[in-house]
Amino acid sequence: MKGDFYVTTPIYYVNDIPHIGHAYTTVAADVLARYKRLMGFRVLFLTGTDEHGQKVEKAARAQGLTPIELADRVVTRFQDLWKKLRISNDDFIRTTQERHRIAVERLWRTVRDRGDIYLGEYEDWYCIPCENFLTQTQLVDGRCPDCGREVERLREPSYFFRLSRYQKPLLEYIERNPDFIQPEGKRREIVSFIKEGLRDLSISRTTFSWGIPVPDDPGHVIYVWFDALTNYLTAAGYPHTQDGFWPADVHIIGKDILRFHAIYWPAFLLSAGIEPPRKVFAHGWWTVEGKKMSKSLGNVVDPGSVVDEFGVDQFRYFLLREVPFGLDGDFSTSALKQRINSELANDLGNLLSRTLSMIDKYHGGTVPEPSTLRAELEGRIKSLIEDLFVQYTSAMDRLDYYGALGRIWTVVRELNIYVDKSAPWKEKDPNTLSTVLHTLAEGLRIVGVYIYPFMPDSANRLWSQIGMDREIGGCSLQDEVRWTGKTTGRRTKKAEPLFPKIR
Ligand code: ME8
Repeated sequence: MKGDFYVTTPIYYVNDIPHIGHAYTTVAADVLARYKRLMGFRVLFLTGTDEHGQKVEKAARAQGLTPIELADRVVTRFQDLWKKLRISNDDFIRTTQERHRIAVERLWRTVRDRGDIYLGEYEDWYCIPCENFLTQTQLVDGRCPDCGREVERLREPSYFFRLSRYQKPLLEYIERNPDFIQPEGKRREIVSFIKEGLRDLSISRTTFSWGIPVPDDPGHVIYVWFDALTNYLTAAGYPHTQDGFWPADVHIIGKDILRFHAIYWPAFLLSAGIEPPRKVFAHGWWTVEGKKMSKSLGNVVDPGSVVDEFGVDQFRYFLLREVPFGLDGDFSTSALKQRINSELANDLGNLLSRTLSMIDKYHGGTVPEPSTLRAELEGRIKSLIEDLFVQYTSAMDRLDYYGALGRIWTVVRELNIYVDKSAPWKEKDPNTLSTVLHTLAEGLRIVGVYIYPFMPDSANRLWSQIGMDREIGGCSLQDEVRWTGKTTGRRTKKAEPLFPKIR
């Protein structure tokens, strides 16, 4: 074991069913979790649902349900989708669970005992869709600056967290941990936001009741973001044990909720004397066919139907290959088809089927043993593949999925060029022919390991077709990506298209 690795997604609100944005964050976290397991880490991969707060209460009322009834219904939609998307989470947290209430109460009491919570009165604006407190000057044309929707005026007694005390400690923390907020541009935004000054934060409400009551003052419910952020600690065992998983290695989130994660969350933790997470990575935002996704436009993408139509691995691949992680992207059916047909079906799928049919035709369906490698041909492929290890792992460790896939595909294209150059169908020398067939099988075996975190089912199918009898998930990446000739003597299977062409 290399150590522990703890990765999280946001916990999603249950006021609405999952869409492509939720799928994106969760697939990205899944790829990282699978990669880290292959690298020998003990991984805790957490996702879940955010079930309290005014927004969920309001949505439930509109549907004639109690909030917990709504949560119970919607949570299965998330869980079913995660199964369908091959999400390998180790835990699923719901903020209505008992273990979570205990953790939130403990964190509240700890922060309170530090002298960082006081009773006052909140009088200002509130955006229910964002569950966010806003000042008059933050509003844009009287609306929420983040989601553009109407805000409401609040005036009620409230507990406040002394966020103003943490301006300096936060800046120092960010300074000392330059990788804490990623990507870099987001770090700068947060730093300048903090430098403008932090006001104390309202952390309780009295005008609705769907939440965790404030300890020793049950007339208040705890602010949903104080409640929600604590989920990351709950799942690590807080307050009982932290079992080696805290601090979290990375919270993967969308850029919409960066302030909550990069300012409030570390401030609560610093107050409680708990180490903040090592990294918060804010990814970009998806539009759909060039437009903002919204219910009123009716263009919300249902990830389940995309999977049914195009395939699970095709969808996972597209999400992480279409845009560099951290930037905004646009989802369109034509772009998805284009990637599937050119990169998956043509580049990789065809390489596999050509290789299998040549092994079948020229060597009776058994991967031959190689003889001497020719420097310009097999030697070149072997060294490209050997160089991939450092390129791939350094990209993956930076959550540069786009870069990692780009590197793999460079090798895939080189393998295709190699097939054409070495032209096995013309080769007269049986030793050379064996060397070529072996090189292709060995190259594909190793490519299979690298693509596994992104496309686990297809990678396993690739392995099985070239005669490997293990599941990649149980292997060690470092062992399996070495050019060891493990494919020699394997019985290949009949070529079945890994990625059918889409018309
Ligand atoms: O904010 N593009 O939950 P939420 C990319 N409960 N990602 C998107 C997206 C889009 N168009 N739309 C949503 C909450 N997302 C809180 C979180 S965490 C302690 C509490 C993704 O259901 C993205 O990850 O509104 C974003 O951060 C998340 O969904 C918001 O999900």
